[in-house]
Amino acid sequence: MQLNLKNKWISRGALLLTAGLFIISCQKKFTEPPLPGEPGIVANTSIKDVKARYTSGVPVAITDDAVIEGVVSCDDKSGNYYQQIAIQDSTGGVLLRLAGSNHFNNYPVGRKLYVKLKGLYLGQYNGTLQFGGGVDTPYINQGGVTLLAANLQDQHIIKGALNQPLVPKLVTVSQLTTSLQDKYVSTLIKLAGYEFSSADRSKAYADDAASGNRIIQDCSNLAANKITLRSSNYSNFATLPVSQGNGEIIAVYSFFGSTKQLTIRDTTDVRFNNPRCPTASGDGQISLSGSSPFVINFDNIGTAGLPAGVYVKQEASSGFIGNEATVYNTNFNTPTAWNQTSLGFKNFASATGLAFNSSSTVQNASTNRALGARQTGTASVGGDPGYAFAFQLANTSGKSNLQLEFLLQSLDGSGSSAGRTTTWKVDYAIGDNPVSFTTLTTSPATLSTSFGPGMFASTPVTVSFGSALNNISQKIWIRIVALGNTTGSGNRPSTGIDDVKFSWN
Ligand SMILES: [Ca+2]
Repeated sequence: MQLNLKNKWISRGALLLTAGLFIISCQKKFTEPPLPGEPGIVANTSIKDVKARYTSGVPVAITDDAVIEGVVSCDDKSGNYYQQIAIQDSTGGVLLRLAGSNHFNNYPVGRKLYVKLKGLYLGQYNGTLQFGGGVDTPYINQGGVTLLAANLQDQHIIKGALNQPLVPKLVTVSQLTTSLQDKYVSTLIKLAGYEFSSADRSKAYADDAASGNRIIQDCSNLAANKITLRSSNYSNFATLPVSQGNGEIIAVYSFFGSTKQLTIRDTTDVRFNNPRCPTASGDGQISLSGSSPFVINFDNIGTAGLPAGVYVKQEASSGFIGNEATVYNTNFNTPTAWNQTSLGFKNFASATGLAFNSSSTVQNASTNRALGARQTGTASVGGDPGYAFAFQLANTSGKSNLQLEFLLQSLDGSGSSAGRTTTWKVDYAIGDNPVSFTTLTTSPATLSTSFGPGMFASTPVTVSFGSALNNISQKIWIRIVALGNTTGSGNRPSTGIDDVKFSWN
């Protein structure tokens, strides 16, 4: 009897469901049938149209049966969003402010959602429109809305199919406006050819105790083509170093007052895998804010260019940091063989693991790279003397007993007779435009690279700064520099440096 009763209810339910579907089918005569797994609900307005209801001031109460649909473009999985998600349709995007956390479990990126807006409020946060559960009274005149309470979320937000396509719109920064109704706000956009600014290259995505505002820019018009990437210090990528190369970024666009800003879902949205813009002779600073040691292996020089804080100089002297040096082929993208005789700083294979007679094919295929230099005799274009590998440290605040180690590599062992020898010194100076460099004692005491048979070498060098650079709050320049002319006659050597290591207490 129990069973029969249950069956009876089930069949009655099935009948109602069938009837309901029939009615919906009739109503949906001119619209697409629901996708598999879709709830029987349809949007009756677009995000663009409903956003237009708010123009300024106090939030707008939604009192009609408006329903929007949208795909989640950003959730809270990485922690970069907190108590909000972004949804978008083909007309625009909007934020939903939601109490609670871990919303990605119910509303992951790519899920279609239907939002019954009746009873919600549409307001803004410094220009970015958002739906909330109520009016945020202290900020009512600024358009403040409160979080939608957890127990009301299921009533308003109906979950649809997962894994819906999201195609970020390729835009330029000038297409992104700070207009309240901007169609790109709270949608996924894509910028191409962007990279982190020189000043931000040595930073992590967020600051220690605050959100990070990092500038990304392209290679051309820096005044116009740059924008802030804002990342929460609560995101799971907050402490990761920013990406070093150039390329595409996918992000949700928003603005805060007059500041245009981007939010990434996580660092897979940052695809800066190409060589940086051609400021080839160096930019940025080395930050010793992490734990000792700080190591530079140059292995990504072909894609990321010079690491932040590494500079190449020519016409350097004991009283002058040097001018920007010529970089062979204008950048470090292409590996160059050790016996290439042209002037310039180069992307060489490291000596480590190779032999003096390793072919150029083997050299070019080696993943272990070194920063190289080849002088010529023409001083007026940056030849011998005055070549320098320079490192700019932001400061040594709170640090003591700085020590530098590196491999000095003598790379061109070709030829049948001896060539010239370059003698290198390590020196340092403090401040922006120092006029006096202090030379240090090195181990070994004499550092040289030479051309010719039997001269192929990779020499570990150690340099201690003693207490000279303890707790310096200014920028510090450290150079590996050829202050004097080469000696001997014939070809000049190809010189490389690798595995540069700064350590401290
Ligand atoms: Ca290396």
